[in-house]
Amino acid sequence: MNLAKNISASEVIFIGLPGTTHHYGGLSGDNVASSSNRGSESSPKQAALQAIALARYLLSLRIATAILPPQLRPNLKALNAMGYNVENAPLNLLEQVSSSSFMWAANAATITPAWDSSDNKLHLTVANLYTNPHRRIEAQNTYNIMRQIFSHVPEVEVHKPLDAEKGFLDEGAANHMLLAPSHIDKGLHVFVYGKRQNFKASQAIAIHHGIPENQLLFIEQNPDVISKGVFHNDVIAVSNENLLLVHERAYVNGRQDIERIESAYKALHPQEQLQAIIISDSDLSVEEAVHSYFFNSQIVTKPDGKMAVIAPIELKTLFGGKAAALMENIRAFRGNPIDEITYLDLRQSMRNGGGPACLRLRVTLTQSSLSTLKETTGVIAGEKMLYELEKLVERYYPEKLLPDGLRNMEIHNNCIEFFGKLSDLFGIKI
Ligand code: SUG
Repeated sequence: MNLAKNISASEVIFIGLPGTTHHYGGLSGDNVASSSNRGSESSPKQAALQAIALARYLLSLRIATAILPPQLRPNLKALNAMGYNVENAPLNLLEQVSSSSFMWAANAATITPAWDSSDNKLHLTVANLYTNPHRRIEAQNTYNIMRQIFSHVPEVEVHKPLDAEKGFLDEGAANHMLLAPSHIDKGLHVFVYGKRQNFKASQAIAIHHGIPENQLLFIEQNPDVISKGVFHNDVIAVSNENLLLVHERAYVNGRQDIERIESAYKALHPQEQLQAIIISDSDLSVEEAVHSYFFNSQIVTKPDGKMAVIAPIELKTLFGGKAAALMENIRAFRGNPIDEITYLDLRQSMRNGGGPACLRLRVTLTQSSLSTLKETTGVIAGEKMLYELEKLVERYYPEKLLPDGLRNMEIHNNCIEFFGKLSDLFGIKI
């Protein structure tokens, strides 16, 4: 049953590095934080340092960690194609082509480990992010970056973004959960679709990745929670191995849909138990979940098999600490694999609606593929690499930025110089 038991594998967590033009443009209308912080002052430098601190924390847990490179902004190619330049573009367009939204690595792609695919290859489909104009310009660059990162790793297939003109809307791993007794077991792939992610796209990915029928489940988001700000599934549910933390109202059929997940898991792994922790409305309302980003925590497995939760620091203070108390109850619950909760300051990202889970893309690789990745690129994080990265951030990132400040070609030229250095550090052309 567990074909992969003899394979030595590990999860590599890619953390998205915010770019030099990280700002608050209010570009995502369905994202409460993005809309409400529109026009306020950002700190690109603090955003990058906070993401690096997240990577450093993962390293301290001895979890394989990598950095997903940023993209060149403002994207002059996109701006020029619309007939504008940095000086004469309407501010909203300039904001769109300057967005640092590539930092939310959970939206970069959807991944299927090799052992869950009929051809025994790891499949990665880059998300087309078509719904929002400032996000759709990420897709082609992300594809180029992914192709380079994995070019020497055998048995990895990087798929192009799905064709939006044919009606596919895809926002990547933020709408996909992989449930399995452990990272190396066959998993149940739960594809969640709603507004930014449609069924058609989820289905196409499952087919292209060769996932067997009995390992697949498609579930529809609850439109009511989408209207309250749950623009991705990872705003209302999070999973790790056999653990699922989910709000009772996440899906269109409520608890019935969660039962579907439990029974599909049971059918796939009859001897195993899915640990579903279902949060009810009375524990935490959907609005409270959206404001605190309780579910947008990362849950990771440590080398001793126990799990750690990395939660946004906002949980501690919002709603009189209600969400943090709930998290603490989960940790204290006997038999629960979670034995550690850490609250991190990711405020720069949070103010645009991106919590700890948004900033990461999980890729489960065999140890030999991981070694190849280490040998052929510089993206795998170590103390030295993070130190070098921090030095570059200190040098090239503005301390403060208001949207108006984007109207300055120096910002673009500065980014080009920075990218030269970053390409050397990461060993790929970004
Ligand atoms: O797509 N925010 C992103 C946040 C993405 C969070 N990712 C996950 N949930 N996985 C979005 O809405 C705001 C940019 C701005 O307003 O300037 C933004 O794109």
